[in-house]
Amino acid sequence: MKNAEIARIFEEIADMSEFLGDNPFRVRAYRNAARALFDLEDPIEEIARGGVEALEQIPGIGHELAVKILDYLKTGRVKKHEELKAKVPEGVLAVMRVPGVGPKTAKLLYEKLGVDSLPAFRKALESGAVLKLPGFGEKKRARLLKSLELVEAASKRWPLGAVLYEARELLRLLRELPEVEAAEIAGSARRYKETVGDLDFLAATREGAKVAEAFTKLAPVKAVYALGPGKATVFISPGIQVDLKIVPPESFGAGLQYFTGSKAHDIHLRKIAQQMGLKLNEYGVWRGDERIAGASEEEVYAALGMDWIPPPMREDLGEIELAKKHALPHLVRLEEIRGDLQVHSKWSDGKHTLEELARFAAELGYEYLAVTDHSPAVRVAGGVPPEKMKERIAAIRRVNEKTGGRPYLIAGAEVDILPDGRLDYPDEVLKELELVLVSIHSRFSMDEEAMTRRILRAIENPFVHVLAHPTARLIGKRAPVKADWERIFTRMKALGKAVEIDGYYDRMDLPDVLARRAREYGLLFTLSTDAHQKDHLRFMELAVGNAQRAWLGPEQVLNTRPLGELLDWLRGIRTG
Ligand code: DGT
Ligand code: CA
Ligand code: CA
Ligand code: ZN
Repeated sequence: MKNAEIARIFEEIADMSEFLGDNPFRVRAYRNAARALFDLEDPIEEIARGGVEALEQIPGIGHELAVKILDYLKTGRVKKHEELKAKVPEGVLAVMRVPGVGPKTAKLLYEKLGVDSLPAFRKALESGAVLKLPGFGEKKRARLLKSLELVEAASKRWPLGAVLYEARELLRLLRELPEVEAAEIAGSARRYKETVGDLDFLAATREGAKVAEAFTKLAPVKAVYALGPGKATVFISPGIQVDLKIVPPESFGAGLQYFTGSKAHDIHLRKIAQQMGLKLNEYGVWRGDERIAGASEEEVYAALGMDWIPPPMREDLGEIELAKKHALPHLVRLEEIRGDLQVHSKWSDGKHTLEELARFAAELGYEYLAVTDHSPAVRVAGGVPPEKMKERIAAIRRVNEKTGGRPYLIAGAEVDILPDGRLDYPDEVLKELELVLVSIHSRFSMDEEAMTRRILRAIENPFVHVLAHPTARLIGKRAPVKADWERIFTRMKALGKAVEIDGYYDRMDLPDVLARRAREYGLLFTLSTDAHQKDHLRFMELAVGNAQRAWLGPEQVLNTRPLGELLDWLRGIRTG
């Protein structure tokens, strides 16, 4: 629905008009209209089918604005908006949108200090130039700097793991509000997409206005962007936007379905509903005026003749067809993971001792945990020199003796793949290790052919089990290496070796698209966190989420296997 889109345009018209000193009554008319649209429950497109007269029935929308809405729906443009944009510097509009600024302050900043962009605004705040302006004090300056930081940060996509835990805390507090009957995180975060543009929350309540307002006052909320009886938009640290949508309890499942997306999945579902003579929206599945489903997602999918689809699969990549045939794959679940297969200890750049790692694994209910310290080529990581390996393995064994192997520490290593494809330990060292991961930490920009040969050579080594964080990308920081993955996966399949999904939040490697390819090749996977400290162990959830996005089942994931079977597999690689 285009309600929010048009509301934003009207809001911008109001802001720009006010900035230019237009008639305050007209400014207020646009603001009221924006607010009315923002609060409107039905899609404006549907109301617009009744023409100008129907639009005029919306409180706050007069004739002139009704015509503008129709125009926009037809042409995708509002002339007045474009005229104003030609008169107001683009950066000024951005400055106005910073919570706590607004058109009047923006005008002051522009006229007195020449602030015409967010960077210029930052400069004026940091230099203290703003303190000369009327109504500005040290407190206001500090508050605006914080707001600005949030806005700057919110313009980018965040790795899911960088915002998920803060979001969960907000969700917990939302659920504690007495009027809230149910609440969930929806959107791309619920689908475990590797990055999120913003976070989408859904709450079920009969008291929308009260809940929306209380939501904006919860502790993690750093700034409020918009507030209406049915929704709110706020920022939380480290600078991500959170959209709260509110529906009545009988619509919670439909709302959750709708706002979980993806957009492509939703559009496909709506088409199926239409073909069945039904209508699907965020309030339910409708036959005429009768709601035939809506309270739960299961009920919504069932009304459309299909099985409930796990959110990570909702990308319209064939999952709807399978759900109709009751043939969805059985996805791996976090509870099925029996241990973490990439963890670093104090022996390289990890924070914890072997004993501590064993304790954390026990706390998580794991049967095993692989200690996979770096090899020496990764200098920043303080890799374990080959002559120290015997001592390290003995230390791991001693911990296992002490704990009775519950949980069992697997003596592993993350061995660097050198630029020519040789490994950073000689075979005499590799063969002492129970688990050998190989991965790239240097010379990331080799051409595709050289990189492919480098990786192929590494996995040919008979002591190697797993290709770890295969693309070596860092989300937002380093592009994936270029390699012929089809050739690499083909060879790995022939050799029976496994590929990793590294769940560390800014790696997420293999990425979902490549993980899907690897599954099609029939490869085995390991899921890991690449933890360097205790906190990181929670990224297993992200690795599992990504595995689900790749439609992996437990049988394709090595670390769902009991310890004995896993050790058999590890030994089997070497005996062929
Ligand atoms: P993001 O935020 O870019 O990581 O991705 P999403 O999937 O969270 O997208 P978002 O936040 O724009 O919207 C949340 C969900 O709302 C989206 O997944 C699907 C649902 N939705 C359903 N119909 C529409 C529509 O017509 N427009 C938009 N923007 N969202 C829709
Ligand atoms: Ca979102
Ligand atoms: Ca959103
Ligand atoms: Zn690594």
